[in-house]
Amino acid sequence: MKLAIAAFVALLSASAAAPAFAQESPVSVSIVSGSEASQPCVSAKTCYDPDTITISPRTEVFWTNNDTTAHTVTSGDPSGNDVGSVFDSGQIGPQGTYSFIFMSQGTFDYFCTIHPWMTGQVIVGAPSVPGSTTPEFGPAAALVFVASVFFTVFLARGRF
Ligand SMILES: [Cu+2]
Repeated sequence: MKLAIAAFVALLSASAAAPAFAQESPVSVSIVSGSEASQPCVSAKTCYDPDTITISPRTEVFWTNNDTTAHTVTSGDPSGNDVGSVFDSGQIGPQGTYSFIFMSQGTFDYFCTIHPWMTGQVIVGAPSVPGSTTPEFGPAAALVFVASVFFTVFLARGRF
């Protein structure tokens, strides 16, 4: 019984903390079929479609590989500046997906390390709700979390 209560309290604290991560609606980007060197998407710069997206902080972006070969979503640019320092999907196989939650404002260039002519850009603009850029939990959520851990430990030890 005490274990059940402890588990319930732990679940409660997890659900109180969870919404602080991705708060905006997710955005999808397609890695288009046949993103090879000779494909029209290279000259049109739409191998990642859309190749440029503008989002608010705390938005989760999903890339789906709709091609028949593996691709990557790697931050930086093909000339070698800061490659993978912000995010790096590694190889995404056909029909595979990769997601990243953008917390802070800024312009993030990315490309495919296998086919470096494939480039894209994520622009993280102003937050949709003023003051919501803080990436960590709010003070109330932190208090709830600490209290939950405290009670969970004591309940599990049978002190109450
Ligand atoms: Cu590729």
